[in-house]
Amino acid sequence: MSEIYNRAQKSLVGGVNSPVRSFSGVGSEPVFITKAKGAHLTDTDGNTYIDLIGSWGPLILGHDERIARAVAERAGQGLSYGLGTPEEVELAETIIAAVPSVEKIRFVNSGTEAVMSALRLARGYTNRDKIIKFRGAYHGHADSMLVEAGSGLLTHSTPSSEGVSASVAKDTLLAEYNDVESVRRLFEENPGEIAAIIVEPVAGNMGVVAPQPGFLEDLRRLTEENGALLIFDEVITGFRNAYGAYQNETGISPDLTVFGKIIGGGLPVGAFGGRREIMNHLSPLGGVYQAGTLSGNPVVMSAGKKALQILKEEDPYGKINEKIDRLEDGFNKLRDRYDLDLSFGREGTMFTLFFNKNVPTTYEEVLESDTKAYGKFFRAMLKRGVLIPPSQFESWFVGAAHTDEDINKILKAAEDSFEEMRESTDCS
Ligand code: KE4
Repeated sequence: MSEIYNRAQKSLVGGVNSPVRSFSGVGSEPVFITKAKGAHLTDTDGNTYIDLIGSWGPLILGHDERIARAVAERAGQGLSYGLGTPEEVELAETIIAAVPSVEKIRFVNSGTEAVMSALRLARGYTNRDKIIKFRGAYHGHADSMLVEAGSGLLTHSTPSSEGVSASVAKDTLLAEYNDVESVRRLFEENPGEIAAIIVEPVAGNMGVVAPQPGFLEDLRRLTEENGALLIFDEVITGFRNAYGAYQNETGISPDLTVFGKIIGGGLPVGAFGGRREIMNHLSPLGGVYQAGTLSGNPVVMSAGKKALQILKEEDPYGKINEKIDRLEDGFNKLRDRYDLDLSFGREGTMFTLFFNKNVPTTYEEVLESDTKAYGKFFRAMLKRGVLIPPSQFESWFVGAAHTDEDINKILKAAEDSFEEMRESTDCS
């Protein structure tokens, strides 16, 4: 065991500050990182890795020095004032200009905080208590969202967390992603009681599961028919697939949108926004209270501004898709060569390599994935210098900093890993 991990376990629960980093879902000791550049990480033992985690989504530009410089420059003017700054207005204007359904926005410090606040706003605006979420979806760790959730809960097979009171959980109704009938039934069983549906427009926390044609449109229609709000959780998808939000590509206007990750350039951020008429119910204009010491922090806003500026000016999305096309083609070829139960679940620039014969389109199908085989693959890739997400139930992230050589190395490491896995299976 590494010395740092040994120490970490004494002071941090499980040696980590977020469960999925423990690598316990893939039977490995975690790595501890000291520095990064481009698409590469270096751990405390000097090992380097091609990074396919991307800090779970924020680092679409990789570890980009230009953002670090923007942070250093702004930090030199003061780290926090607890008062308004031009930067938070500028980043708000940038996001509003990029996402037509958002007329006003509020910044917070994490995706969880943004979701929690958006749900409170939806309840306050509709004067209703119940929320529909989808099994296997993850919207951060606010109590009401820790019911049959994905990401780290699914990784550790604890989809519903302890400590969530029954009185809270009863207002969270569960539907099946890509199954509009399961949503319709909930509206019929709870007439006039549902404040909102919250949905990841592309499911990223059960592994990547794309919305089936018409699914999101059906949610929009059902919420309108039943006087409920539609909340798109775009914490991952915001500025991931294209400059703007995933909703822009669908032509659907949700009532509220939640952002995080990329809009903070790698620093702690969250945001929620939507129609002025709804947002104005927030304090200090309205009766829905929401606040935060470091909300809209100028250093964070500067990182986000720089990231979105680079994305807008350089438009790396086409090249990112080309790199993922090469991975998809390469993994499909390896699947055929080694006759593997392997499928490449993808929606644009989000993808997951499933140890599953078919590309899952539902949570139930995701659960059929072979997490043991995924763990073996994770460990084989790690020792070959490729860091894939330490869970079958996460999105992989390729960004602007990954080079063609990185893609070649990933596929070569995968080929050697499958070779090793075949030999060990043959021997066992
Ligand atoms: P944070 O509170 O972790 O900033 O955001 C919560 C959140 C909300 N909505 C979506 C769609 C999300 O994916 C997340 C957080 N994502 C996970 C990984 N898929 C964070 C990684 C972790 O928990 O360590």
